[in-house]
Amino acid sequence: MESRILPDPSAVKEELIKKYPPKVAKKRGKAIVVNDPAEIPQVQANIRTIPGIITQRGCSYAGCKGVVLGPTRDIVNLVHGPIGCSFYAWLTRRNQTRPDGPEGENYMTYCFSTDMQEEHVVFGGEKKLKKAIQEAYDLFHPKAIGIFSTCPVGLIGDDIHAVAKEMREKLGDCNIFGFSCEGYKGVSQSAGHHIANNQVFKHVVGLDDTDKGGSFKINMLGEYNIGGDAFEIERLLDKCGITLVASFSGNSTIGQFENSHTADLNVIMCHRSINYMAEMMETKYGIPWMKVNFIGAEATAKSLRRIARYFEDDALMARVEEVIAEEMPAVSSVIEEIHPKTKGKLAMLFVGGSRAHHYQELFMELGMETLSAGYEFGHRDDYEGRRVIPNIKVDADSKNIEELKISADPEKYKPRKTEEELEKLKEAGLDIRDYDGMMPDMKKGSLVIDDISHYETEKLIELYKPDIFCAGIKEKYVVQKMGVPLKQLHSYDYGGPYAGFTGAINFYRDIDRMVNSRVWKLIQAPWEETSIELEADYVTQ
Ligand code: CFM
Repeated sequence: MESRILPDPSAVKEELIKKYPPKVAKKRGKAIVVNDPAEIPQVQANIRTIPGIITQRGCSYAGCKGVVLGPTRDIVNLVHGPIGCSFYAWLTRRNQTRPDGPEGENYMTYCFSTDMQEEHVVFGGEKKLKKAIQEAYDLFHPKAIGIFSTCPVGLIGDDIHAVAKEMREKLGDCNIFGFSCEGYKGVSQSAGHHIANNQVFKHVVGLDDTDKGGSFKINMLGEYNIGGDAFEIERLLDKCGITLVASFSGNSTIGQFENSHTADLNVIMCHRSINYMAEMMETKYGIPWMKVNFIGAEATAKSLRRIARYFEDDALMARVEEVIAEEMPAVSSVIEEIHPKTKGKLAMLFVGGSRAHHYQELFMELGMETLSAGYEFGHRDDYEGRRVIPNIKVDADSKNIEELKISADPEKYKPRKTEEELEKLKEAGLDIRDYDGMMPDMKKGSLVIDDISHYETEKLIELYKPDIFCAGIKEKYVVQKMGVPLKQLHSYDYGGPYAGFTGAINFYRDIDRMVNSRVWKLIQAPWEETSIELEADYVTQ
């Protein structure tokens, strides 16, 4: 692989913001930083996108209904709003589920909406909402119904929480709860995550105290089973003898959430979307949390080992080593085959609030370098690590979202480990309750860009000419028309799973096919390749 001379990152930064008016350039400049893992510069994040800039962000409703609650199969997710909000959120994320048999409840394939019309916006939509809840109940008799507010609901003031309460009491055997996750509630989908965490914690977690047995009981937080990732992680946990009590929320049921406080450890995959739940569960029930990452074969092995070390059980540690030893040879042989073809290639990742970090692991295993990466809606802690949390300025947009006041449950609080035990584990290198963020893992001189705009994306590609760009459907075809393959790291295009050991192999093969295909050189039309242009004038009389 020939080594390329790459442009100076500070010059690239200047080039990216040069076209903006001075005020905008100043603001965007704070969101674009040249990384130094030894210093970790401050990055501007989780602030409102400047109007006029084409962002890739979604809305609060997307984060709440689509991301956190969407993957749970037996809650009827009823969208209170115009039909479009529901239709465009309908199964596009490729989150999979596995119902218990052909008759098992699964409402994920349905699209439930109150189908709000102009008359409801003018005269109120509560009656229509009650009717829709009744209809869903009569048809399906679900265990639970979640109501999701879209923008007009907040604007006209329909009280979905009062309706939820009234209908819950009326129906008696169906848990009904609302989410005030109107699209405008925050600066991105991140606000919706927080709202979802709050309401699930308030209305569901802790309702079922049954000890379902099993040893080494964990919850997996922030894993949404895109392309079957959770299936692969479940397979590994099972093989190791680790009991998964609940998953939030890939391949999950409401019953799992109700019972999740019986677990002894919360492991977090996506810190951004679910750290609130982990903290609330620790405060109320005494369950510690730990960040893991099952993206990347090495990262998977490390995560399994860390779970075993938390439980301080020799048999479990030995079993985990056996599983790793069984799984790794297949991974290594594919790496051996592909590494020479991918070594030295350059990647860029601009995704959501966690994958832009996690997937750098997989590229590293292929010998590829991540030149530039960023989140759409991560917060400073997702970049710089949780140590910056006390210094994060709370602005009006963040104040919009309720912070629940949680205290220890008088009966159910049971610290799984004493503070001394946790301290000892920390000293032994097990980082409990911590996340270092993306930047310490990125090279010096790499560009970290928050909420990258469409214009900046195109400029970045022009200047660096990466071998692969990872983002989503909004960017995909624009980038590919520039002759650079784009891997969707939201939906995985048509691929996956990419988690765990089997997932890593799938990813290596998919990336090899993409970066080594010759088709990208043929994207330009023949007449774009030469400077010859035909010119003509209109005939004038
Ligand atoms: Fe977490 Fe996600 Fe992500 Fe996310 Fe998302 Fe997603 Fe994502 Mo798309 S919860 S932050 S809001 S890992 S839908 S499964 S891929 S942007 S990086």
